[in-house]
Amino acid sequence: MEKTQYIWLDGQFVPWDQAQVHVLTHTLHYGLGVFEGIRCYEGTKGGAWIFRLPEHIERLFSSAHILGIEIPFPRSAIEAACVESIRINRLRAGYIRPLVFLGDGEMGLAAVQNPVRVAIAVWPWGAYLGDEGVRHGVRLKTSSFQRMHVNTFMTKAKAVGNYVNSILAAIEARKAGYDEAMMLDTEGFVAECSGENLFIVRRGVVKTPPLTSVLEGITRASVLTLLDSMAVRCVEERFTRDEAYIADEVFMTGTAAEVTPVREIDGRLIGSGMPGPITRALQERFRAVVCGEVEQYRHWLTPVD
Ligand code: PPE
Repeated sequence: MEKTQYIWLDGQFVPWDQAQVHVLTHTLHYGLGVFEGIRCYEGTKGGAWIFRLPEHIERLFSSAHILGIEIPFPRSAIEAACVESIRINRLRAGYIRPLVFLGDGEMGLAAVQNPVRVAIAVWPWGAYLGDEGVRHGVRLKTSSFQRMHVNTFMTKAKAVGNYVNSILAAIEARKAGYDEAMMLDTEGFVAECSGENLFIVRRGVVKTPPLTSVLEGITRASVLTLLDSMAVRCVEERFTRDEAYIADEVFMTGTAAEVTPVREIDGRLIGSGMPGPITRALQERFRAVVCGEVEQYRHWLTPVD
């Protein structure tokens, strides 16, 4: 990854290499922590904007609330620190990673009174699954790992520990020669990918799993709004892996992945094996929106300058 100059740590900027913690940091041992992933975009006609910043910071606080962690800063301070992180590092486009974790002090599972610490790092991050993936689509494999049962981990929380499940799935898929894992829920229905929400298109209707066992993706919500304004019918309904096999189009959404087409699942071509017309139109619309070209969605953008 490409380093930047400063990381915001507990209220102040420190040089990148000095943003370090003790090995007895509680979250490092037990995984109780929450984080966000946010993107900043350079405008087509100048300027730079953070996409849906208040929504991401709201989810950060909700995640913490679910896990019983009290973030020692008001939302406004965390939002301002995200903007300032981009500015101080002289980035235009990039990725913002706020992380809330329990520091060191006591050990043991009940030591949740350790200091709550907050870090915000930014760095340039290109296409999550490669430029090729964005252009031609990626290949998915159904994972042998299920997405967490709703009462195993908390699916509404973007919690550090939840990502062990995602990493197991992602590594398994990549080792088998695929780009990403398609994960099923504990009842066997399609849930999401290791770090993206999933959508299928069949006979002109877009379908995505309901929020029960998947992360409440901010890109997912944005895409549902955009598709609606493009007069494309969308439903939030469970579906099976074979319904995905016979879909005309499949795509994934996420802050890192943005809108990425899927061209193959478990060795079966999706549609013609090329990104379909709805996926293409959506990718174009999304790009225009995040680059500040669409007046109607300017309220989704927080200016950096
Ligand atoms: N599901 C999961 C499991 C997930 O991790 C993400 C984000 C999403 C759905 C999409 O949510 P949203 O970003 O709000 O649209 N995944 C982050 C992972 C990045 C990483 O590898 O690190 C992201 O896209 O930032």
